[in-house]
Amino acid sequence: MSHQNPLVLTLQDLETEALSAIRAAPDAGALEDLRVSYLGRKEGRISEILRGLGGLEADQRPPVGAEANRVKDVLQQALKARETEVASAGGDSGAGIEDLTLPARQRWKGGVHPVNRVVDEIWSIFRSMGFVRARGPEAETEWYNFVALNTPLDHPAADEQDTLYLRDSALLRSHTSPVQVRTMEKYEPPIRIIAPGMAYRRDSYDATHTPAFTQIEGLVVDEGITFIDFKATLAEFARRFWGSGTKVRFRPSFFPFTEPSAEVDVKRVITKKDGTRGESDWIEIMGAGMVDPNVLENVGYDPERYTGFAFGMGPARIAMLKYGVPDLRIFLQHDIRFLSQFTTGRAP
Ligand code: 2NL
Repeated sequence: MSHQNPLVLTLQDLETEALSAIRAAPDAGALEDLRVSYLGRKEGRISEILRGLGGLEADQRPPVGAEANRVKDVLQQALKARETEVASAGGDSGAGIEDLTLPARQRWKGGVHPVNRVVDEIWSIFRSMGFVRARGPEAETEWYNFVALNTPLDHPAADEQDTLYLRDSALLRSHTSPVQVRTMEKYEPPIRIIAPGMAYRRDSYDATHTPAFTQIEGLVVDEGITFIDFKATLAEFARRFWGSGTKVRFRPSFFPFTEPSAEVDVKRVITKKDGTRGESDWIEIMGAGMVDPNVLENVGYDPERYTGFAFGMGPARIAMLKYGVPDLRIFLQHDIRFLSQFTTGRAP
């Protein structure tokens, strides 16, 4: 061969041109276009040269054919390598189109619902005082929901007007107290439990009532538990939850399952509009009392030997007070503008 066939040079130019186009291809679609224009069976420029080999002088066919096949292999490999690259980069890199100065896209970060935040906070205060968590079914019997709790079935609370009956004597628990009854049946004292969960009542749906609501109840039973333990434990809870300057008041009340019974109020230290320190009004945070001896007897405990205290509160009501929310329904509407105030922020 005295001089090279010009087609060999054409092939080498095509190779250079194609390789740089392949390296710059931004995505799989662009790569497919390039494959078709160089290697496509009908109009690919390398394929055309291969097809024209028959028209060359016999001694020109081997060098041109060999070069065409070499370039074809190189381009096929380059296409494959770039395909893998764009696939792993999500298809939009390498083309010089990304702007690294753009801020990263914001990702939503979930938060704990304000009512559940209050539940977690209450639970963690009692846990630090040695309480454990107890659970139980939401569908209950009249015995666990009423009778064992010293509430006869002709008591207004057991009325169909107030309770969601499922069928016969099966009902949706109207408080979480049945959890405590079941726990006492199963275990001997000492008992120190917190029972958070849903409770259901045949109620209106307005700013301060919902037919389904969260409740958190607590129970302590042991030998020698007195009214002093009761007051001290709940006052300690109130000061841990609302702040150490909080005043606590026990107001006489009535519940069928406690005797004596009390409503617990707090008076909070607040910062007034003019920046000076002041006090809130008295606000009711829970109902409580010494466990009625009839309840202890109903679960098989000896009321001569054991005494205890119990309390119940509504975390949604406490969340309303804590976060200044005027209407219970706001907690249930899942409006992101409201709920996003309770997230810990957005991830960068
Ligand atoms: C309230 C009042 C209360 C209890 C719940 C209780 C449970 C057992 C025995 C005795 Cl097993 N008592 N629970 C006691 C007093 C009050 O809840 O206003 N809740 C929102």
